[in-house]
Amino acid sequence: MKDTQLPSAETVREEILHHITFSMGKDPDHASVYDWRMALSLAIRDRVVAPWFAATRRTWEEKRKRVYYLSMEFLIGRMLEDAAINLGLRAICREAIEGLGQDWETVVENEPDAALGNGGLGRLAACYMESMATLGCPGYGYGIRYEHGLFKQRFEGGRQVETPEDWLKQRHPWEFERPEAAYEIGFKGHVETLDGKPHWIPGETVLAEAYDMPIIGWEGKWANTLRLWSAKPTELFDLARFNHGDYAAAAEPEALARTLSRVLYPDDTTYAGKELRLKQEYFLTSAALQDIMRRHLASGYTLEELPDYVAIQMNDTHPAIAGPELIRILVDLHDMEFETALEITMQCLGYTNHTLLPEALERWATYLMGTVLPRHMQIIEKIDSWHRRTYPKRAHFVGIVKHQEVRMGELAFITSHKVNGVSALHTELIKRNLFPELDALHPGRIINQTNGITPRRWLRMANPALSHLIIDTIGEGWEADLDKLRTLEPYADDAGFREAFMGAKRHNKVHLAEWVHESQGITIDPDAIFDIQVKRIHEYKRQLLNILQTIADWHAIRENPQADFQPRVKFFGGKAAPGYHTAKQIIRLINDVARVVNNDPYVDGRLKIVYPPNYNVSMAERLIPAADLSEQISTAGKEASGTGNMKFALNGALTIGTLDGANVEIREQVGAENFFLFGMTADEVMERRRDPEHARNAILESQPLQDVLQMIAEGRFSPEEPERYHDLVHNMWHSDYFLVASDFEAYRTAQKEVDTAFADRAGWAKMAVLNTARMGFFSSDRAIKGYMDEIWTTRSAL
Ligand code: 26V
Repeated sequence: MKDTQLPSAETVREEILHHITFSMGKDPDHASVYDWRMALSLAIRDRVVAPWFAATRRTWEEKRKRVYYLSMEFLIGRMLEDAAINLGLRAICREAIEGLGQDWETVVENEPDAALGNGGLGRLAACYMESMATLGCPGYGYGIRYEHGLFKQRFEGGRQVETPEDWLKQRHPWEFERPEAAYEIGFKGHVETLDGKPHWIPGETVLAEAYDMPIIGWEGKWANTLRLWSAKPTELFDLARFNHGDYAAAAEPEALARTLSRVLYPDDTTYAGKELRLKQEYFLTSAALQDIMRRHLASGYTLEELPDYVAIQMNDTHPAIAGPELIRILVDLHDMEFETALEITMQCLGYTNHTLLPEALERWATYLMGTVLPRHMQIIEKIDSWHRRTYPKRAHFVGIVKHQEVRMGELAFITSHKVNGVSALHTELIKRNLFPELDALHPGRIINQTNGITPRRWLRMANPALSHLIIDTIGEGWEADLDKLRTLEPYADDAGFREAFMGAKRHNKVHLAEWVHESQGITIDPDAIFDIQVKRIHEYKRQLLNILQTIADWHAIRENPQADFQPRVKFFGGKAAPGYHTAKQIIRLINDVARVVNNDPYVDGRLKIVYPPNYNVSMAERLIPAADLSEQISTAGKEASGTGNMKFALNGALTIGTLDGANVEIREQVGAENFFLFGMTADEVMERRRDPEHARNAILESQPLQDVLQMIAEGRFSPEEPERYHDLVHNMWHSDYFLVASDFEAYRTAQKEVDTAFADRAGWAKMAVLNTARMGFFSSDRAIKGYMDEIWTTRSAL
């Protein structure tokens, strides 16, 4: 946005005062931080509305194709500062709010995170929404307006305790309720034949009501809508029953509706097959498709023209009922032939796969599907038999319905024209291991779109110190064209620039250290290596490997207190699914080890462990800019892509990592010499698992690992309950599916290389600069351009 179009701080100050008075109904003298945050949000929001309307109007007028991104999760985080940044208003707003005697950070941090997601998949959806707006790709995100987002995490005696999240307890200034945009969603009931045609009579209905959030792109040139659906009862209560005194039964319709959009499922580990989850998925999908059809038909287009104007992207299989639902709409409601409807559906749909973990792949019992969605079950059978008929040469076991289960991956694959993986390696593994037969039947359908992250939030907003240095050095423009960071490369050899770069990093580290001190009561040294692993707690992500190596370091310090040891702070952050016992044990172990190490006088502050509870988007924004070392240490072949890995490297952290997910491509981009690689490859992992003795053998080959496991088993970290980790240790010796033991020595060696490298200040700085300079590829703008060209066949409106 041109500076000349920007308001003065004085103007914004007036606008804030206006909202304090007329929207919040407060005398400025008595306004709370909450009031100021609301007033500021509303003042910024007022400036989003005009570009938002303009974009919507142009999409209609220019008859543009729209992209619909269907996702059960949007992990947005805070919106105020993001909107301010994209409108070019951050400095102005800051001046305005400080002119009113308020502290900017306090006001910004008053906003609760919109935590409508579990982790990577949900955050990716949020980054993609922002990039679509930045690129002027007309589109909508469709999701669920969960009343309670991802649970809040506390630690009690080192154990994770979950409490409900409550972001909607306060007014949400970024949403607009749209009571006029509401659709009826049916469940259960039965299918009748009327005039020779199937007709679904649902047994239950709820209303899906829309809430719209504007998503503003960089420089405010375009804005899209994130439309979240909230469930409302179709009838408030059953008056007849109420009058009979049966109050509980009278409230049943309301209860069903309220439950539907009440809470986000917090388990991204194991597929559970719960009826409510299936209902949520259909609720989102059906509301979205009804809205899409209404818009399409209101534009005067024909049904046959759907693929010309509508691209629907399914974020994993969670909305994969979209295939059968669209076919149902076309066949049952618009009298189309089944095969024509299927053809049109395929041309509209795309499916992104985000996981290969067999336990996370959705499969619904045909009984449940047939009960909750009886007509869809018939259509699924029909798609399946059409596919069998059309591809008679397929292997007999290929299909959607198998062993009385509906496999949602196969369903999504068969009803889509493109299926994509999220990193080069992941896409290869989809072809090779997940869908080899379908890939052979449909060559070219599987493509890769390596994930990306938005540089506006993850560099410009989260890291002002580094952003300003970059702007002072190469100017602006990189925010919307991240490849421009390449022009920083020559500065890697400029000692002055390197110092400034490390100065920005140190500034962030000091800031983080202050926060750690205030919030955790732990004192840390800003000159130590800040070594950070933040992500969901999962066995495959191997936080266990990290904490075992930390124990080995601690042991080494105690054995030889005089040895030269590079001071380190090990940061952990992340939540475990509430029912995931092993992950919770790992959390507890980290906290137990932290208590011992942090209070050990021998260590003398050279090693600290910090695990702040309730890791979320806002905490990521605080930690990532302050990282020296990024831990990306999953068992090769398991992490589909990772996106945290990208955020760290962009912010000048070096990666210690395996050849997994997008690590492979990050290493290619930044250069092998600027990346600490270790561990087995995906192929070696498969090979190694064939040896039933792999765990035992690996442990016997590593004295440090034996010592570490021995200490844990003896209760050194849990003296009040020595047997606390016996299962964990037993599993290490006898199973170790994720090959922690087999990669342990390689990891330790790589960590020693990190120590050596960090001691060379100039050398480290050079590597860090080159990481930032070479991360342009991982902008979500690049990713979205890939989707637009290869999946959605749509063009920018800008
Ligand atoms: C699965 C399930 C199963 C049913 C119940 C709820 C639920 C919620 C989420 C999931 C899928 C988890 C898959 C996921 O988050 N994958 C991550 O996607 C990121 C974005 O592509 C990628 O960077 C990560 O590597 C990948 O783990």
